[in-house]
Amino acid sequence: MSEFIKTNCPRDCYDGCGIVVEKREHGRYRVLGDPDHPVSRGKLCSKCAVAYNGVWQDGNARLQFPLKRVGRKGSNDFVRISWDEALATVASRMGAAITEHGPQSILHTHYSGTLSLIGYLFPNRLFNHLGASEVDPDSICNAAGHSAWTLLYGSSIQGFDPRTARDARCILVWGANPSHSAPHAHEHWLAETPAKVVVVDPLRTETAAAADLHLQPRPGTDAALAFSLLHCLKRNGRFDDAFIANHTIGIDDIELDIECATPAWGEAQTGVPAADIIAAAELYGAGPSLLWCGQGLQRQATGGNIMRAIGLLPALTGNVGKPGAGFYYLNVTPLFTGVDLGWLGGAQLARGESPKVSHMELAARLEAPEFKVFFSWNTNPLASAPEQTRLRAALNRKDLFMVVSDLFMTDSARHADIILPAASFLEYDDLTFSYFHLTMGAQAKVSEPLGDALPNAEIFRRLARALNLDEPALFESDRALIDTMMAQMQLGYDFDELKRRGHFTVGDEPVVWYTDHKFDTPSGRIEIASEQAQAMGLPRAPRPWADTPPPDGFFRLLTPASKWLMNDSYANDPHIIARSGPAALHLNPSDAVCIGVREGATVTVGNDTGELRLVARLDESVLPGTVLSYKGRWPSLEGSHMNVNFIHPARAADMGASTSVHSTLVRVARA
Ligand SMILES: Nc1nc2c(c(=O)[nH]1)N[C@H]1C(S)=C(S)[C@@H](COP(=O)(O)OP(=O)(O)OC[C@H]3O[C@@H](n4cnc5c(=O)[nH]c(N)nc54)[C@H](O)[C@@H]3O)O[C@H]1N2
Ligand SMILES: Nc1nc2c(c(=O)[nH]1)N[C@H]1C(S)=C(S)[C@@H](COP(=O)(O)OP(=O)(O)OC[C@H]3O[C@@H](n4cnc5c(=O)[nH]c(N)nc54)[C@H](O)[C@@H]3O)O[C@H]1N2
Ligand SMILES: [Mo]
Repeated sequence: MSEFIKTNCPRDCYDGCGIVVEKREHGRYRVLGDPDHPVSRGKLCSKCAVAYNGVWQDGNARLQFPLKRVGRKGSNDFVRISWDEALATVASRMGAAITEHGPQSILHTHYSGTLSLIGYLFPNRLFNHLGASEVDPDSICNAAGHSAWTLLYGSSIQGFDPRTARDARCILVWGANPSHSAPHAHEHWLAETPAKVVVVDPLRTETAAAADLHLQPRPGTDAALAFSLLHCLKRNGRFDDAFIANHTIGIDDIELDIECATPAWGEAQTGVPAADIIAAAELYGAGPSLLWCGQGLQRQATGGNIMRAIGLLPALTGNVGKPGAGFYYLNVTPLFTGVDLGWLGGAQLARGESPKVSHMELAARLEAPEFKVFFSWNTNPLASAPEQTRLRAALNRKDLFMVVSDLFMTDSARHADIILPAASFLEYDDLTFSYFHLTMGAQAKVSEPLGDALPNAEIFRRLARALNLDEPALFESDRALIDTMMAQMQLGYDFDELKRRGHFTVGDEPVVWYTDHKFDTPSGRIEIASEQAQAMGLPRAPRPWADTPPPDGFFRLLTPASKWLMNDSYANDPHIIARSGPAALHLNPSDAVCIGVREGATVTVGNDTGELRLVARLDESVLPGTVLSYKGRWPSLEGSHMNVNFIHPARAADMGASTSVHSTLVRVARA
């Protein structure tokens, strides 16, 4: 007899799917989509369906026991040890670092391996309490966009509610690729909307191909495109002058730029035909309109300026504070329900400002003797971070003690001195959320952890004990944390009931923000011109900038989300390896002819940071002058022991010390 248990997916993904697990005999189980969940509607995406029923349940692939390195760093030469020995070793090295060099000599890096709230946030309590240094997680993903929209709107995490699409006449998807990164939003939300869909992406993604209109700018030219759209919107009488006068400041700073940004100018700057710019402005201007700015969009050298410029569209057309209108970058849904994320992550325990290190300077900072302990949990920097050759060398430093907590023997884990095996989301209770749809869910324990693996929170409670700490917040049980969050959310029922229901959506009706037209900026208005920006050394107002095309002999490399991989997760699943094929470089057939490359040929792709061999794929969806290779492969599983981040120079964007990975220039040649 099978038993069915509802749970929810905690991956770093827009969708936040509902799951049903069928428990079968002999401890086996099958992970399926929850038919009662509004997003997944009974079906998981192809990658999770494979990996959750594959490598995530595979005892040979999963880390089951704490391990101690006995060979050289990176060699995968480890022996099994007990939790007591592992944690005593880690505690003694951390303790020594604190005594000799201060707590700031401990650097921890973490991100979104799991986004379930306790697993994602609770471990921060320990590092905050110690006063350790932290790698700014968002600097590898979306920090420029957050900084930009915080200046403009006062918040980047209060986006439109997708349900309000029923009231929209146009949905503008700018630099996001839901067909890969939000497959259910692509398949249902966008496919079913009566609104006109406009996509802006240098790639002809599946989402772009299905849209009413696809603008294909050269990468990094989006701010110019935004100004050109504003020019057309103004000319069409689509500016909301009353809204601008009452709820924004600084329009004077950009009026001349808008005046000059004719469609012909826009075409010259971006490569988008003037007629398409005019058509897009007509669709958006017909409103109410929704604007979705993707995270891929702002991984550009001027990503902050780009986000500020595009963010002007809703502000100047009054597409704010009413049904069917709004802007979206991320929704931190738990905050909308009353969950205190600061408390959960132990912000109150922090001793002053703990130093932050950007991912863009990580390799350089780790080369120096400043940090003595490097603790990586919930992330795999030796796959995801830039300057991999340099980072690898830095992690081989003899005087650096490295701890990794993960589910799998990743490249980062291979460099660890001690590995702490983490339990998967199927092995402990927690709360999950979507950062697009306003849904939250129960993560229900379906089985015991494999081997001796432990949930993130339990690992850190035990480590706090090994460190002889006595701060009570470091020892709160999962159940107590969950009960507190359930009380904060005031749902009127407890966690067991939430588990039975599976999930809930915030409010019965679409949430509409900013109906009061109050913005959390210094002026309380949308700040087109910002003194804060000026104080940060940035232009007061967004500029109509466009990157110039790559110099002769170079291509612009884009490395966005793959359909088959979830960041650096799943790359070790045998079925996914088979489905995704060898590491490839997609290039436009016209470019392939110019450099004399045929389909399937091996090409070298490189720059001053490194060189890589990839299999050429001739692909009409890639804009000439641009090449594409998907992120998320494990170096250790490639013949070359490299992935695309070996050619990613760590250049920080204009804001947030954030990644500019899509600004990478490469030479491509036949191998
Ligand atoms: N070239 C290029 N590089 C990129 C990007 C790009 O666009 N191009 N995108 C960047 C972006 S957006 C991001 S967010 C980063 C993500 O990069 P990473 O953070 O490195 O990737 P993830 O796959 O999210 O996760 C990390 C690890 O967490 C582990 N994990 C999963 N669940 C748990 C758990 O419960 N406990 C513990 N301890 N570990 C767990 C997984 O097994 C996985 O190894 O990559 C960035 N790197
Ligand atoms: N399947 C899958 N889903 C994922 C992930 C994954 O790795 N795999 N990662 C998750 C994470 S951590 C994140 S942050 C999100 C990211 O998901 P998205 O927000 O969709 O971002 P990306 O996939 O990085 O890039 C989206 C698009 O931006 C385009 N782009 C690049 N440069 C430019 C530019 O200059 N201008 C414009 N207009 N577009 C540009 C790329 O061509 C790409 O199609 O996805 C999440 N979901
Ligand atoms: Mo991300």
